[in-house]
Amino acid sequence: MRTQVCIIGGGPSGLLLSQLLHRAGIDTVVLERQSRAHVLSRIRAGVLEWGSTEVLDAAGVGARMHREGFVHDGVQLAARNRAIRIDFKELTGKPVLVYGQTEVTHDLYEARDAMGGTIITEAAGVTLHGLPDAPYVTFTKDGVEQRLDCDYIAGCDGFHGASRRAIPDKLLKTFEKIYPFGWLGVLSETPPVAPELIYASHERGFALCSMRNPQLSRYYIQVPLEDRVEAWSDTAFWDELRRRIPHEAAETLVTGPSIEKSIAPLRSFVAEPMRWGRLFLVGDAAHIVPPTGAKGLNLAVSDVHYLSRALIARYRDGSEALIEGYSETALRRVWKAIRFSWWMTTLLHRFPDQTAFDLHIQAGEIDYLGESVAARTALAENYVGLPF
Ligand code: RFL
Ligand code: PHB
Repeated sequence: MRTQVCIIGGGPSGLLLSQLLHRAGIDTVVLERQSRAHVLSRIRAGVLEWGSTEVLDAAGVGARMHREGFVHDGVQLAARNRAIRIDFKELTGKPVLVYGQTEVTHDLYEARDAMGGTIITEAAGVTLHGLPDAPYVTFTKDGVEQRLDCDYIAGCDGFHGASRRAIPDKLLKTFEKIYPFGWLGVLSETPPVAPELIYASHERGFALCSMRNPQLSRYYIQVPLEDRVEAWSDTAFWDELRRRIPHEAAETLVTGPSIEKSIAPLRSFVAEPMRWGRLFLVGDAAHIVPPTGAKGLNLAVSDVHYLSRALIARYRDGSEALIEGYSETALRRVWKAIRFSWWMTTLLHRFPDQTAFDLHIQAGEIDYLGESVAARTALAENYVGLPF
């Protein structure tokens, strides 16, 4: 087989890149390790920056998102039973869109099918060869080994994928921060507790009230890294959530059976550079943020925006400048999101080794947000997304 761009990974990064390139007349093949049903069953992000919705529109996959997504003009930050509203619309002129990653992925698969895009699912043992200059990929499908020749490889295969590992250690710099806690998340078919997201800082730990639609809620609580999901009954989860959110919300919280429950550890991670010759790293393959800033999926979209633009320029007029600048351009935006996600995480969580001094700094910073338009604006402009 031969294609112009081989895309490893059929998550949101890989599918969106494939869609944007195909619309510009560039041929791609997507290789995904899992089945489509497995990819579509993952419950992940819930918040899209407005700029991300514009990229999805440009890819021709925005119709259902605009019909069924929910425009949110702000969020609530709660601490010591007091809520501070961060009014994105007033502070930045832009809202965000609540529309699940699962739905985005679903829309992308449908669009790829409609255009006759090639997606090979359950591709095992994907291996990159010939890098940095003459790439090709081998994999096994239905027990048969195949070879795919290509001009470029886009590594869209997430944190545990093969692409980043294909870059020699001596060329790759990595930066990592592991947080000493995780998030226990629950999805339930209950109405959301409030019309906007609530980010709650509490002495027992952080909690987040989010949603997917008027009958589907998503909640998270900070838990120790050692906790196992099986040890958390639904009742224990709801009781703990109620303790951490403002009293008024706790009293009106509607609970029900969880339809998904999982624990995700929190980490910050960046790999540099994001290009090695004809291999590009995109999305979670290159960087991970803790979910507190709602940035992971949005960074994947901005990487795809920069890379699609670079590849389109290369195939249209032979220009390599954007390809050569891809890593630097993408990383400049990545590091700002890494900083914001680290800051939100540090602001709102309880750390096991926190001193009385640290706690006062945290409380002072939250007070300051309540009192200062400048402080709220800084939070808001990062949350709604910095310009591409
Ligand atoms: P993905 O989604 O991990 O997709 C990578 C795909 O590659 C496949 N793959 C391989 N395929 C072939 N060969 C291999 N060797 C392969 N290895 C892996 C995988 O099966 C998979 O299908 O990466 P991508 O596309 O870069 O997308 C990134 C986003 O998924 C991620 O950043 C977000 O989900 C992060 N995230 C959030 N982001 C937001 O912007 N807003 C949020 O509100 C938000 N909340 C979250 C989140 C992530 C969470 N978890 C569980 C990690 C909440 C949670 C709980
Ligand atoms: C979610 O709805 O899953 C969600 C929302 C906001 C975050 C993280 C996750 O910061």
